[in-house]
Amino acid sequence: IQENTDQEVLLEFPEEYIAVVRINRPKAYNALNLNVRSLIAEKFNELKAREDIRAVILTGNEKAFAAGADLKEMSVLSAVDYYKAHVERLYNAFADYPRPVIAAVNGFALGGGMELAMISDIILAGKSAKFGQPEVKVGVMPGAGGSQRLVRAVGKYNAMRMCLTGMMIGADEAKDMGLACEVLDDDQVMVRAMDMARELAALPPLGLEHIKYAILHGPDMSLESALGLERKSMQVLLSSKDRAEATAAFLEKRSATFTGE
Ligand code: CO8
Repeated sequence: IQENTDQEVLLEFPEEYIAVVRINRPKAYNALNLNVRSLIAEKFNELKAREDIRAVILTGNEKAFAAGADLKEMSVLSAVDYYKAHVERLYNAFADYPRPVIAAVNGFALGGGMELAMISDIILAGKSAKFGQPEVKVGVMPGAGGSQRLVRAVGKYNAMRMCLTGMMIGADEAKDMGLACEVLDDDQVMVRAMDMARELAALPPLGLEHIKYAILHGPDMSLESALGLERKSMQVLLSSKDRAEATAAFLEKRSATFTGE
């Protein structure tokens, strides 16, 4: 197992309201060892306690968002070691984060890396980004939502094609199938992610949280229940101070300032 350090995932605050979680193992193409997964969970748990953060960008470096599970580490971990690590708890710490997360993807987003991108809410991809679920090629299958989030995002046939063959697809194909939202020049991915994070940060935080929750959880309910969830969320928002501020700002022809209340 490679030496682990607390610098393998960085938490940065480039501007008011915005956080960047950066996977930082450049020598291993940001492969996800247990340390990196634990640090990602730790950073998102830290962010959950930060009311002032309204949008998060998850990113890697120019060559890799993350090239999947650390195969060197996996080769020395037993199935029981892996079970005891409870990787699902680490992913859940990120999946439960209530505010918007933008995945800014350059380079490889493979296996667990693609799964991390799919836990995010919006995927921005550089032209040279490559997505794939190659687990089948190392004798396993996606284990952190790869088969399930993918089929919900892109439908049966595209999910089957990717998970069964383990093939990699480029950014344009990822966009065509509805995985990536936007394809940008590689050096513009973080620029666009920051612009989008600023747009999100200027919106009512409670509204963002309720929309994210309804879009994530509604599709697994009956339509009637999901419509009820949506309606109740809307009713909660009606009584928020930010709703009153937004309406007043519109009527007074000024820009609104939101507090998250
Ligand atoms: N794990 C560990 N190290 C990695 C990984 C990885 N996933 N990916 C890249 N690296 C390391 C390489 O070992 C190499 O290190 P070194 O220089 O010390 O040898 C360095 O990063 C650069 O890699 P390459 O020389 O291979 O660079 P290329 O540009 O030729 O290729 C690729 C880049 C295409 C990303 C290639 O490295 C690759 O295919 N990586 C593996 C991708 C993969 O299969 N990921 C795992 C997916 S499976 C998963 O995520 C969950 C299930 C895991 C269960 C495993 C049970 C055995």
